[in-house]
Amino acid sequence: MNMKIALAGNPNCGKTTMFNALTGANQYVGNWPGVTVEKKEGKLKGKRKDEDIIITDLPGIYSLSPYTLEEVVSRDYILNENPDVIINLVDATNIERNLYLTTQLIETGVPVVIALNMADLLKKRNIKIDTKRLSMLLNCPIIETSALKQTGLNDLMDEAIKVARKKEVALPKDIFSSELEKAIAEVEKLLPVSISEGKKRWYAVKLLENDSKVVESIGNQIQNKTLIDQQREALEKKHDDDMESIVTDERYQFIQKIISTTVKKGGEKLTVSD
Ligand code: BGO
Repeated sequence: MNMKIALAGNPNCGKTTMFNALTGANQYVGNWPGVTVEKKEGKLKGKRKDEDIIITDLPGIYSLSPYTLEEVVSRDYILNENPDVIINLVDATNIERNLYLTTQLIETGVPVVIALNMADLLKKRNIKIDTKRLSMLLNCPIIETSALKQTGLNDLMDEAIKVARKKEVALPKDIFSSELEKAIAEVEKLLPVSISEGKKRWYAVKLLENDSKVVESIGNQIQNKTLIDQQREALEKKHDDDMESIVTDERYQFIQKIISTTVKKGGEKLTVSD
Protein backbone atom coordinates (compact mmCIF):
# COMPACT_ATOMS: atom_id res chain seq x y z
CA MET A 1 0.00 0.00 0.00
CA ASN A 2 1.18 3.46 -0.91
CA MET A 3 0.06 6.33 1.27
CA LYS A 4 1.08 9.99 1.61
CA ILE A 5 0.62 11.68 4.95
CA ALA A 6 1.33 15.38 5.50
CA LEU A 7 2.18 16.81 8.92
CA ALA A 8 0.97 20.38 9.35
CA GLY A 9 0.91 22.74 12.29
CA ASN A 10 2.04 26.02 13.85
CA PRO A 11 5.72 26.57 14.67
CA ASN A 12 6.60 25.00 18.05
CA CYS A 13 3.62 22.64 18.14
CA GLY A 14 6.01 19.67 18.32
CA LYS A 15 6.08 18.74 14.62
CA THR A 16 9.81 17.98 14.46
CA THR A 17 9.59 15.82 17.57
CA MET A 18 6.57 13.99 16.10
CA PHE A 19 8.21 13.55 12.69
CA ASN A 20 11.33 12.10 14.30
CA ALA A 21 9.28 9.77 16.50
CA LEU A 22 7.29 8.50 13.50
CA THR A 23 10.13 8.09 11.03
CA GLY A 24 13.27 7.52 13.12
CA ALA A 25 16.28 7.21 10.87
CA ASN A 26 14.22 6.77 7.67
CA GLN A 27 14.43 10.43 6.70
CA TYR A 28 15.48 12.41 3.66
CA VAL A 29 16.07 16.12 3.99
CA GLY A 30 16.24 18.51 1.04
CA ASN A 31 14.63 21.72 -0.15
CA TRP A 32 11.21 22.38 -1.64
CA PRO A 33 11.61 22.97 -5.40
CA GLY A 34 12.81 26.47 -6.23
CA VAL A 35 12.92 27.79 -2.67
CA THR A 36 15.26 27.56 0.29
CA VAL A 37 12.66 26.07 2.58
CA GLU A 38 13.66 22.76 4.08
CA LYS A 39 11.69 19.70 2.96
CA LYS A 40 11.69 16.64 5.18
CA GLU A 41 10.20 13.33 4.18
CA GLY A 42 10.40 9.97 5.85
CA LYS A 43 9.01 6.50 5.83
CA LEU A 44 6.85 5.48 8.76
CA LYS A 45 8.90 3.23 11.04
CA GLY A 46 7.75 0.35 13.20
CA LYS A 47 5.21 -2.36 12.55
CA ARG A 48 3.87 -0.73 9.37
CA LYS A 49 7.22 0.03 7.82
CA ASP A 50 6.66 -2.32 4.86
CA GLU A 51 3.48 -0.56 3.84
CA ASP A 52 5.26 2.36 2.21
CA ILE A 53 3.68 5.17 4.15
CA ILE A 54 5.53 8.40 3.37
CA ILE A 55 5.27 11.27 5.82
CA THR A 56 5.99 14.80 4.61
CA ASP A 57 6.76 17.37 7.27
CA LEU A 58 5.34 20.68 6.04
CA PRO A 59 6.91 23.92 7.29
CA GLY A 60 5.47 25.34 10.53
CA ILE A 61 2.81 27.94 9.62
CA TYR A 62 0.02 29.95 11.24
CA SER A 63 -2.19 30.27 8.18
CA LEU A 64 -2.65 29.21 4.55
CA SER A 65 -2.40 32.80 3.30
CA PRO A 66 -0.12 33.63 0.35
CA TYR A 67 2.35 35.84 2.23
CA THR A 68 5.28 33.65 3.27
CA LEU A 69 7.23 31.01 1.34
CA GLU A 70 6.37 28.49 4.06
CA GLU A 71 2.65 29.09 3.65
CA VAL A 72 2.83 28.88 -0.13
CA VAL A 73 4.91 25.68 -0.04
CA SER A 74 2.43 24.12 2.40
CA ARG A 75 -0.71 25.01 0.53
CA ASP A 76 0.71 24.09 -2.89
CA TYR A 77 1.62 20.68 -1.49
CA ILE A 78 -1.79 20.14 0.09
CA LEU A 79 -3.76 21.29 -2.96
CA ASN A 80 -1.62 19.90 -5.78
CA GLU A 81 0.24 16.85 -4.50
CA ASN A 82 -2.82 15.02 -3.20
CA PRO A 83 -1.74 13.75 0.21
CA ASP A 84 -4.16 11.06 1.45
CA VAL A 85 -4.54 12.69 4.83
CA ILE A 86 -3.23 15.67 6.81
CA ILE A 87 -2.20 15.15 10.41
CA ASN A 88 -2.73 18.58 11.94
CA LEU A 89 -0.68 18.97 15.11
CA VAL A 90 -2.41 21.25 17.55
CA ASP A 91 -0.62 22.43 20.68
CA ALA A 92 -3.22 21.59 23.32
CA THR A 93 -1.84 24.28 25.64
CA ASN A 94 -2.34 26.96 22.98
CA ILE A 95 -5.46 25.66 21.34
CA GLU A 96 -7.21 28.87 20.33
CA ARG A 97 -4.35 30.12 18.20
CA ASN A 98 -3.61 26.68 16.72
CA LEU A 99 -7.19 26.04 15.62
CA TYR A 100 -7.02 29.02 13.27
CA LEU A 101 -4.90 26.96 10.88
CA THR A 102 -7.17 23.95 11.48
CA THR A 103 -10.21 25.88 10.20
CA GLN A 104 -8.31 26.41 6.95
CA LEU A 105 -6.88 22.92 6.60
CA ILE A 106 -10.33 21.33 6.86
CA GLU A 107 -11.45 23.41 3.88
CA THR A 108 -8.83 22.10 1.49
CA GLY A 109 -10.67 18.92 0.60
CA VAL A 110 -7.96 16.71 2.10
CA PRO A 111 -9.14 14.66 5.10
CA VAL A 112 -7.69 15.91 8.40
CA VAL A 113 -6.92 14.12 11.66
CA ILE A 114 -5.99 16.32 14.61
CA ALA A 115 -3.13 15.28 16.88
CA LEU A 116 -3.84 17.15 20.11
CA ASN A 117 -0.19 17.32 21.04
CA MET A 118 1.46 18.27 24.36
CA ALA A 119 -1.41 16.40 26.01
CA ASP A 120 1.06 15.45 28.80
CA LEU A 121 1.10 19.12 29.89
CA LEU A 122 -2.68 19.52 30.25
CA LYS A 123 -2.97 18.26 33.81
CA LYS A 124 0.02 20.29 34.98
CA ARG A 125 -1.42 23.45 33.38
CA ASN A 126 -4.88 22.74 34.78
CA ILE A 127 -6.48 22.67 31.32
CA LYS A 128 -9.37 20.34 30.53
CA ILE A 129 -10.44 19.64 26.96
CA ASP A 130 -13.61 17.78 26.05
CA THR A 131 -11.98 16.06 23.08
CA LYS A 132 -15.08 14.14 22.09
CA ARG A 133 -17.22 17.24 21.83
CA LEU A 134 -14.49 19.26 20.12
CA SER A 135 -14.12 16.49 17.57
CA MET A 136 -17.87 16.53 16.98
CA LEU A 137 -17.96 20.32 16.52
CA LEU A 138 -15.02 20.30 14.11
CA ASN A 139 -16.35 17.17 12.40
CA CYS A 140 -12.83 15.79 12.54
CA PRO A 141 -11.17 12.97 14.54
CA ILE A 142 -8.92 14.08 17.41
CA ILE A 143 -6.27 11.91 19.06
CA GLU A 144 -4.43 13.10 22.17
CA THR A 145 -0.66 12.72 21.77
CA SER A 146 2.63 13.53 23.39
CA ALA A 147 5.33 13.56 20.74
CA LEU A 148 7.88 14.04 23.54
CA LYS A 149 6.77 11.06 25.61
CA GLN A 150 5.74 9.15 22.48
CA THR A 151 2.22 8.42 23.66
CA GLY A 152 -0.86 8.22 21.45
CA LEU A 153 1.24 7.81 18.30
CA ASN A 154 -0.06 4.35 17.42
CA ASP A 155 -3.66 5.46 17.86
CA LEU A 156 -2.89 8.54 15.75
CA MET A 157 -1.48 6.47 12.90
CA ASP A 158 -4.35 3.96 13.09
CA GLU A 159 -6.84 6.83 12.77
CA ALA A 160 -4.90 8.62 10.01
CA ILE A 161 -4.67 5.42 7.96
CA LYS A 162 -8.36 4.68 8.50
CA VAL A 163 -9.37 8.18 7.40
CA ALA A 164 -6.99 8.11 4.41
CA ARG A 165 -8.51 4.84 3.20
CA LYS A 166 -12.05 6.16 3.55
CA LYS A 167 -11.26 9.24 1.46
CA GLU A 168 -14.28 11.08 2.80
CA VAL A 169 -13.98 14.75 3.56
CA ALA A 170 -16.16 16.27 6.23
CA LEU A 171 -16.54 19.99 6.79
CA PRO A 172 -17.64 21.42 10.12
CA LYS A 173 -21.07 22.97 9.94
CA ASP A 174 -21.54 26.73 10.17
CA ILE A 175 -17.99 28.04 10.38
CA PHE A 176 -19.03 31.43 9.03
CA SER A 177 -22.07 33.67 9.34
CA SER A 178 -24.99 32.84 7.07
CA GLU A 179 -24.28 35.85 4.82
CA LEU A 180 -20.67 34.77 4.28
CA GLU A 181 -21.69 31.13 3.79
CA LYS A 182 -24.16 32.34 1.16
CA ALA A 183 -21.46 34.31 -0.68
CA ILE A 184 -19.14 31.27 -0.60
CA ALA A 185 -21.91 29.09 -2.06
CA GLU A 186 -22.45 31.64 -4.86
CA VAL A 187 -18.73 31.73 -5.71
CA GLU A 188 -18.53 27.93 -5.66
CA LYS A 189 -21.04 27.88 -8.52
CA LEU A 190 -18.67 29.95 -10.67
CA LEU A 191 -15.63 27.72 -10.24
CA PRO A 192 -14.26 25.81 -13.23
CA VAL A 193 -14.94 22.05 -13.45
CA SER A 194 -11.23 21.39 -13.04
CA ILE A 195 -11.66 22.06 -9.31
CA SER A 196 -12.90 18.97 -7.52
CA GLU A 197 -15.97 19.10 -5.28
CA GLY A 198 -13.94 18.77 -2.08
CA LYS A 199 -11.64 21.68 -2.91
CA LYS A 200 -14.36 24.12 -3.98
CA ARG A 201 -14.86 25.69 -0.58
CA TRP A 202 -11.19 26.54 -0.20
CA TYR A 203 -11.01 28.13 -3.66
CA ALA A 204 -14.25 30.04 -3.12
CA VAL A 205 -13.02 31.55 0.17
CA LYS A 206 -9.70 32.47 -1.43
CA LEU A 207 -11.35 34.12 -4.43
CA LEU A 208 -13.60 36.13 -2.13
CA GLU A 209 -10.47 37.21 -0.26
CA ASN A 210 -8.91 38.13 -3.63
CA ASP A 211 -5.90 35.92 -2.83
CA SER A 212 -3.29 36.95 -5.41
CA LYS A 213 -1.92 33.45 -6.07
CA VAL A 214 -5.33 31.84 -6.52
CA VAL A 215 -6.51 34.65 -8.79
CA GLU A 216 -3.31 34.20 -10.79
CA SER A 217 -3.76 30.43 -11.11
CA ILE A 218 -7.48 30.07 -11.89
CA GLY A 219 -8.78 33.62 -12.41
CA ASN A 220 -8.73 33.33 -16.19
CA GLN A 221 -10.88 30.18 -16.05
CA ILE A 222 -13.73 32.05 -14.42
CA GLN A 223 -16.16 33.77 -16.72
CA ASN A 224 -18.20 35.83 -14.31
CA LYS A 225 -15.43 37.31 -12.22
CA THR A 226 -17.43 40.48 -11.64
CA LEU A 227 -19.99 38.44 -9.67
CA ILE A 228 -17.22 37.52 -7.21
CA ASP A 229 -16.18 41.17 -6.96
CA GLN A 230 -19.81 42.13 -6.28
CA GLN A 231 -20.12 39.58 -3.47
CA ARG A 232 -16.87 40.84 -1.93
CA GLU A 233 -17.76 44.51 -2.26
CA ALA A 234 -21.20 44.04 -0.71
CA LEU A 235 -19.74 42.31 2.36
CA GLU A 236 -16.87 44.79 2.69
CA LYS A 237 -19.30 47.69 2.55
CA LYS A 238 -21.61 46.14 5.12
CA HIS A 239 -18.78 45.37 7.56
CA ASP A 240 -16.72 48.44 6.70
CA ASP A 241 -13.70 46.17 6.58
CA ASP A 242 -11.64 44.28 4.00
CA MET A 243 -12.62 40.74 3.09
CA GLU A 244 -9.55 39.06 4.57
CA SER A 245 -10.21 40.66 7.96
CA ILE A 246 -13.88 39.69 7.81
CA VAL A 247 -12.96 36.04 7.14
CA THR A 248 -10.26 36.08 9.85
CA ASP A 249 -12.67 37.57 12.41
CA GLU A 250 -15.32 35.01 11.60
CA ARG A 251 -12.83 32.15 11.95
CA TYR A 252 -11.89 33.40 15.41
CA GLN A 253 -15.55 33.83 16.36
CA PHE A 254 -16.16 30.21 15.36
CA ILE A 255 -13.14 29.07 17.39
CA GLN A 256 -14.29 31.11 20.40
CA LYS A 257 -17.72 29.55 20.17
CA ILE A 258 -16.48 25.99 20.05
CA ILE A 259 -13.80 26.32 22.71
CA SER A 260 -16.19 28.05 25.11
CA THR A 261 -17.98 24.71 25.48
CA THR A 262 -15.00 22.36 25.24
CA VAL A 263 -11.95 23.92 26.90
CA LYS A 264 -11.64 24.80 30.56
CA LYS A 265 -8.57 26.58 31.88
CA GLY A 266 -7.72 26.95 35.56
CA GLY A 267 -10.83 27.33 37.67
CA GLU A 268 -13.07 28.36 34.77
CA LYS A 269 -16.41 26.64 34.33
CA LEU A 270 -17.03 24.67 31.21
CA THR A 271 -20.43 25.77 30.02
CA VAL A 272 -22.45 23.95 27.44
CA SER A 273 -24.75 26.48 25.90
CA ASP A 274 -26.03 24.73 22.82
C1 BGO B 1 12.33 22.03 23.36
N1 BGO B 1 4.98 17.37 25.10
C2 BGO B 1 5.88 18.22 25.65
N2 BGO B 1 5.83 18.40 26.96
N3 BGO B 1 6.80 18.88 24.92
C3 BGO B 1 6.82 18.65 23.59
C4 BGO B 1 5.91 17.78 22.95
C5 BGO B 1 4.94 17.10 23.75
O1 BGO B 1 4.08 16.36 23.29
N4 BGO B 1 6.18 17.77 21.62
C6 BGO B 1 7.22 18.61 21.45
N5 BGO B 1 7.60 19.14 22.62
P1 BGO B 1 9.47 20.94 18.12
P2 BGO B 1 8.20 22.32 15.92
C7 BGO B 1 12.71 22.51 24.70
O2 BGO B 1 13.07 21.95 22.43
O3 BGO B 1 9.28 19.51 17.77
C8 BGO B 1 8.65 20.15 22.88
O4 BGO B 1 8.63 23.74 15.86
C9 BGO B 1 14.02 22.88 24.94
N6 BGO B 1 14.94 22.77 23.91
O5 BGO B 1 10.75 19.00 22.98
O6 BGO B 1 10.82 21.53 17.88
C10 BGO B 1 9.94 19.83 22.20
O7 BGO B 1 8.99 21.42 15.04
C11 BGO B 1 14.33 23.34 26.22
O8 BGO B 1 11.05 21.64 23.25
O9 BGO B 1 8.37 21.85 17.45
C12 BGO B 1 10.52 21.21 22.01
O10 BGO B 1 6.73 22.20 15.70
C13 BGO B 1 13.38 23.44 27.19
O11 BGO B 1 8.20 21.36 22.32
C14 BGO B 1 9.30 22.08 21.76
C15 BGO B 1 12.09 23.07 26.91
O12 BGO B 1 9.03 21.11 19.63
C16 BGO B 1 9.03 22.34 20.29
C17 BGO B 1 11.76 22.62 25.65
C18 BGO B 1 16.30 23.11 24.10
